[in-house]
Amino acid sequence: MEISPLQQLRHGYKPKLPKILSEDITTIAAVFGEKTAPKRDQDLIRALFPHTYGKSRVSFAKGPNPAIGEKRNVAVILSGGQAPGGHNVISGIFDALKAANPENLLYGFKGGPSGILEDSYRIIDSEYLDPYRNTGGFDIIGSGRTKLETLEQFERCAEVCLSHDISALVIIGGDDSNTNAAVLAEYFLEKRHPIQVIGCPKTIDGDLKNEYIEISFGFDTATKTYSELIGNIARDSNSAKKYWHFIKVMGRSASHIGLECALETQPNICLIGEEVAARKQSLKSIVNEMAQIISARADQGLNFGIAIIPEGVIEFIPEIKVLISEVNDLLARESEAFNALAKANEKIDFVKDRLSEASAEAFAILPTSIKEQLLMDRDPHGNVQVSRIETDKLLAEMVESRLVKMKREGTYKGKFSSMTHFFGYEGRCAFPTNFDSDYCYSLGYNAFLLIASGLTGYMSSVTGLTKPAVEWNAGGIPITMMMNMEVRHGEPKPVIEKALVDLEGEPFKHFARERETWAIETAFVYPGAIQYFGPPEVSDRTTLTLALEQGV
Ligand code: FBP
Repeated sequence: MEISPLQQLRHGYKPKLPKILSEDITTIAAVFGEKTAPKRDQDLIRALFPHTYGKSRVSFAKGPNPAIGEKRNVAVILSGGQAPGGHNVISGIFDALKAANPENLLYGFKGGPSGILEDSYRIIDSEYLDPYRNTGGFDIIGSGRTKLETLEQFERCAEVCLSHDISALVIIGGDDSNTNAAVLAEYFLEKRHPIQVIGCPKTIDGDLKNEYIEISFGFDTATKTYSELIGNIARDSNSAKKYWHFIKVMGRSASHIGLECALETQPNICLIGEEVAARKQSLKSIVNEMAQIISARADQGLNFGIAIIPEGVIEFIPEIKVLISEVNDLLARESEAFNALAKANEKIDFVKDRLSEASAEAFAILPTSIKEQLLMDRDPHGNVQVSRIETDKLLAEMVESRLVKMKREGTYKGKFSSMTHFFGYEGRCAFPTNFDSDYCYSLGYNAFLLIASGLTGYMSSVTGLTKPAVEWNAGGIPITMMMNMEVRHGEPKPVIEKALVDLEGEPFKHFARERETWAIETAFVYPGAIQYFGPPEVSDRTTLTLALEQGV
């Protein structure tokens, strides 16, 4: 395999650890803090997790750790969409595990959770791991979206782990995968299977966060990658002065990615799904507001601009939300009849005839391409795949029609020409920033220490992240304390609460204070490419979201 000069240099990068984790591993001991409880639904969660409920928070400090050197086989799984830094989580686990006992083995189950069910694995050794250090991607063992949810699957996981003498499993994933980690940990305790389960917070979407998990890994690198691209487009737009760029960014329901990119680049428009929901804004009103900004800029001779559109916005527009939920139910209920239809127009008619009057109306105004996208395959959780809906094109088309109308009415005098973009996959496997390289390595190293401390049902937690890495805190949080009950597929289920953009939080408030100026003036900021070398204030800085959240 040919290796780029940057990749060669990144091999040599030594990720920074919190001070306590850089001590001799035999002298790091767990310190048990206060007992925990979830914010809501305590009784229900206690009943569902009798063995893992209410455990203490854990941190690490210097002290004796007699069990650290015991021989252990540990396994790791990458779950869900790629996020920069996954290879470093594995490197961190590996280095800690070998430092504790060189005889320890690290198993990597291939292709995500299905790897464990199929007993498809490889043993990760130094020679295999080294080229992956500080690189993006999940190709070291692959990833997948299979859900572990049935008792047969849990039992199969135990059978496979026990057959390899694996006594701990690290699941690297988002909210659903970490919920699975908690369920599996509880199941293993209930059945007295001697297998610990530890989770690690992964997702570029940034929606797995709370008081104890300040950021999910990959968000930093992905948003910096998109911000570079948006900045480049903004500069092109400010040079040529002839296009409005409609840029959709990934992130599922939450608009964290869009918000962070907006804070970094200061576009003319950035929609925030959570605000659309709070204001109950219809599609028509969003289009009108966008057209007003375009018209106000045109009045100053500025017929160009940047609009950022988080992919999840579509789900928050009230009439589309209802429509999507009706379509989800319909496709689940009448899947056989629907799947038997071969042509797109037949599928559209099938759905149209079964919608409520209001949803049929909302469906009718959508272009055919968007109707087809709304009817595409659901994800394993039965949800529409928002990354596949071309909201950028939908809005560009609708805004253009609105401007044509305004021109006829004499309220718009500009020229409008639009370009659409979708930034998602461009950022998910980028070389991790120094922040993600350090954070992920620390999460992995820390995960092994949680295992060596005999813990299960915990998430690896590294906090204090706006400080230099050496000052970060390391520890573990019981996953049950992050849970609440939510209705999924019509049934109440314990799940880790998804963190949406907090409209009372400083990142959104900062954006809200500035956006009117950014809308009309050309206030673009061009962040440029991620820097891996150089002064720490450039190469090690984390996201503006985190900095604003922590008042730095
Ligand atoms: P995770 O939630 O698994 O971390 O995935 C993140 C994500 O990149 C979303 O932003 C996006 O909507 C989705 O994955 C796309 O999924 P896929 O990779 O299956 O196309």
